[in-house]
Amino acid sequence: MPNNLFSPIELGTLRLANRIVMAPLTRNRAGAGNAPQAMNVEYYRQRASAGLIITEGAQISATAVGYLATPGIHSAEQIAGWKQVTDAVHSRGSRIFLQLWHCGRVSHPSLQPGGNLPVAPSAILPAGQTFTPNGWQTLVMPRALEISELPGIVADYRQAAQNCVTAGFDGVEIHAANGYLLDQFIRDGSNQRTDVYGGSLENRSRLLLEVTEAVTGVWGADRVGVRFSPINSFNDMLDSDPQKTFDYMASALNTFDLAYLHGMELSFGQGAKPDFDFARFRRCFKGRYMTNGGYDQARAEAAVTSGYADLIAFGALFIANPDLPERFARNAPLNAPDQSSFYGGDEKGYTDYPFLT
Ligand code: 8OZ
Repeated sequence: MPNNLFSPIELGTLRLANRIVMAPLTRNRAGAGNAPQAMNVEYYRQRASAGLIITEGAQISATAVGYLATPGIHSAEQIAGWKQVTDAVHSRGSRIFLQLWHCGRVSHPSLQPGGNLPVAPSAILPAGQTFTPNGWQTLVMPRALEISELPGIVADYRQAAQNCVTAGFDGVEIHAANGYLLDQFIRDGSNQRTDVYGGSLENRSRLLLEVTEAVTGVWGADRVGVRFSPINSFNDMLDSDPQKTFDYMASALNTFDLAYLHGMELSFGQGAKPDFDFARFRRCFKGRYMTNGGYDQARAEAAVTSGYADLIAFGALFIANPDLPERFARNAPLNAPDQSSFYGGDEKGYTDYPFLT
C-alpha cells in the first residue's frame, strides 16, 4: 500500500500522526513587544490536528523584523508567549516547529531599533512595500552588511534556536525563501558581494550553511527543516539561473541529514515566472521533501502516493479550516478563506472559522 495523506511519518525520533502540515503563515497579530498573545494560542490550538504545525516566521533578533505585529523569538516575553502556544498544541497531541526569520532588506526604518536602515547582502533597492506603524511604506535602500557582522547574525540564529528549546518547540524551520535575508544571499539579483559571501554558488550558500550548522548544533539535524522558494519573485527577487542555483542549494544541504526540505513551488510576485523542474530539484535532496503551493486534497494525495513528496503544507486552506484533516478524511466541504483578514486585525478571520459540527 502506498502512503497517503493520513499515513504517519517519522522525522528522526519524531512521529507525526499524518502528512498534513500547517504551512508557515504571517498573520500580523502578535501582542505587545511582538510576543504571542492569547488569540495566537487559540489559533494554533484550533489547528493542532495537523501532523505538524510550522509557525509563522518569527524574528530571530530585533533587527530581523520586517513587518508590523509579527512575533519574535528573542525576548523573554516572546519565549513565554510561545511556550503557551507549544503547550496548547502538545495538549492536543500535535507537533510544532518555529520558523526562524530574518527579513533583511524587507523592512523599514520605522520598524528598526534606532530607526536604522534594514540590512542586506548588498545595497540594492527592492521594489515593494511593507506594513509599518504608519501603514504601507515603500521599501528603502538597505545597508550592505559588513563581513565582520555576519558571525553576529549566525549567533542570533543560534540563540533564537536555543530560545525555541526553552519555548518547548519540537524543532525549527530555517526560512530561506520568499525574498528574506538568507534568500537575498542565495539569489544573484540581490547579492552582488565581492567577498566570500557573494559570486559563486558556493559563496552564495555560505551564510545558509553557517546558519544551518549553528541551528543543527542546537537541535540536532533531524529537528531542522529548510524552506526555499526557487521561482518566487515576491519581494523583487530574481536569479539568473534558478534551476542551477536551487539544485546546488538542495544538494549542499545533504551533508546535514535534515528533517526535511520544504519547497514553496509558486510565485506570488509580479516578476516573470522562470521554467523550473521541481522534480529535478527535489531529487537533488536525499531526505524528506515537503511541498507547498496551492495544493488541494487530490493533488496532495497524488504527490504523496507517487512518492514525489513526503509531507504537504497547506496555507490558505488551514487559515479557513481549523479542522482541515478531518474535512479531508470525511470529504466534507471546505470553508473559503477571506483574504481581507489574512494580515492584521483581531479574532475575526483568525479564530472564528467554523469547525465541522
Ligand atoms: C506574506 C506577507 C508577509 C510576509 C513569506 C513571511 O512570504 C512571509 C510573508 C508573506 O514568507
